[in-house]
Amino acid sequence: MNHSRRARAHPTATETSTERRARNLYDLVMPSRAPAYITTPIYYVNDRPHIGSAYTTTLCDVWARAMRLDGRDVFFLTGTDEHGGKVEKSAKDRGITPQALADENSAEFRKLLGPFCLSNDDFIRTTEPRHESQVKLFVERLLKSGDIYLGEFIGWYDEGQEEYITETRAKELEYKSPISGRPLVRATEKNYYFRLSAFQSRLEEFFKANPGFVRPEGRFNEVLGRLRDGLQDVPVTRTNFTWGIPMPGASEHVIYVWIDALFNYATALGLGEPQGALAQERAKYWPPAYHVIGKEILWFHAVIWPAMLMALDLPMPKCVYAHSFWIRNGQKMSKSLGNFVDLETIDGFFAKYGVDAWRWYMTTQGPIGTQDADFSDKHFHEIYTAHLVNTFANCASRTSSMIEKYFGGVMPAAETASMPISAAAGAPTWSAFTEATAAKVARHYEAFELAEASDAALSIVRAVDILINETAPFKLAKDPANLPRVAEILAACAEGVRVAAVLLTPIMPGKCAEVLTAYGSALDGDRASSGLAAAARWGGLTAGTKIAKCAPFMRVDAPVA
Ligand code: ME8
Repeated sequence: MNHSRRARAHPTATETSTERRARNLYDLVMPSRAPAYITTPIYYVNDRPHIGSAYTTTLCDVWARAMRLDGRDVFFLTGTDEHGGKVEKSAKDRGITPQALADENSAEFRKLLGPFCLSNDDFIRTTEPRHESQVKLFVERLLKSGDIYLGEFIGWYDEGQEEYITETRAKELEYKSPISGRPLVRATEKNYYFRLSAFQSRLEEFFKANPGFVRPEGRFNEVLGRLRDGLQDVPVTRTNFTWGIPMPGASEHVIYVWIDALFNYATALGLGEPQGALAQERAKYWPPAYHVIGKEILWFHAVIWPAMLMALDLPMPKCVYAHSFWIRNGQKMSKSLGNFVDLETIDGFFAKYGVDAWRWYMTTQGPIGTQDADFSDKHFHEIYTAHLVNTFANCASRTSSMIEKYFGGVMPAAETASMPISAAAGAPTWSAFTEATAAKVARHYEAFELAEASDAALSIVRAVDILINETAPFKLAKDPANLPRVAEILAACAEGVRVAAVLLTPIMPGKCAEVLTAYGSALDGDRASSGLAAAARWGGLTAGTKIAKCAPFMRVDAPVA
């Protein structure tokens, strides 16, 4: 994510090719202003939360907050994946029941939500009766339609992933798990199968007609490449363990954990019982705007899940967004290497930099594209200092201090809308620049281009910084005759800071609220529901408003190398 470190040209209101692409994606993803649904993967309870799960959930949270701020009716879902052989085994090793293990670890995931400022609307657990009963109903429908059948299967099985692998792919992988490196095993099972092979051409047609279905583009190409190998039917039940949802009418089988888990996206909205109370309230959110996942679980979401939805006649999600991985010092994070950015490590960052800085780093520097991103203490510190201390906080604090010093902490009266943002030839006016930028930010948020959204929002702060440096109001103020000009400059700076803080709120809700409150412009009531463009419209900060001094981010010591 180099873009935010690159030196930048003076901001203008003209649209670049990246922005044009964002606008096209926006049209593709959000054809209307209908209710919006976003999901995270549901996390395995045999693992503890770490940077990975926190990352995906934070990205979804930023999007959900941005859409809410834009006046959309949003449903944001996360939760835990609690069945399967691995949970059964871990519980046995600890001498507790699988349910006790699931309760304990699911609670760990829920505990994150407050401290990370995650604003999910529901938290689904696959051991909840509301999920289990609907999964059974869905499976019964698929049995009835013949999309699920009883058959025998011999194939290559990845025990760690609980996943079958095709002959072609197993050969490519030299018969080893791509995740653990352990040998694949030859397994035979009498099982229930989902007739995935029957959906090959429908999926191909669907993908052709929906080129934004899997993003980023590089990931879509991977899916299309694998699809060319041909699709095999996939087992939907297991008999080698019991910790799962019993197969309707054949309780010696339990429903395979992946099938059970994928259904969470539909059961949380009550779609298994279309006449039920939950569906009455929530069915309006279907289909999802985004299923946000990590790259390792793309196949399940991009191929198996859409085929299941086709079999159930449910509308397709708009986009499966598969980000890449956080790595640590160039290496994959793993328990054996002991290099995991775990909750204890994250706590240390919270204590030193605060949660908003953490969210900023996740959103702007994370592996949202096809490249993995290296998490380093030094880089975190550099970004914190450059973006948050030297840019955002510096502008908010200089502006509020000067308003205090020269205007007694009250927003001065001045006509700023038609003032050019800088002395550069052709510079747009403040109102045109911020209006175009707010529209750009809104489009980037909606198209899940979160780093671009943050960068565009920060461009307003950079413009304020340029204005202060170009005009030096602190020098002008030495001569009382210049006060009307100083008023004009500082009024523009204060309004610029306010607009930027509105646009950055989805990423840094706490610190932006702090700045907006100090600037007498808290986003409550009408201001929060009138839509992003209205909240960011130039002129929101009226003359006479009290402005308190604020310094949202403080300089901190660099980490020890
Ligand atoms: O796969 N960097 O759950 P899971 C970024 N239960 N994101 C990471 C990451 C990393 N290093 N490591 C993990 C499962 N993630 C299934 C999902 S969905 C119906 C079932 C994130 O606990 C990323 O989103 O292994 C990845 O897809 C998810 O955690 C995997 O979580």
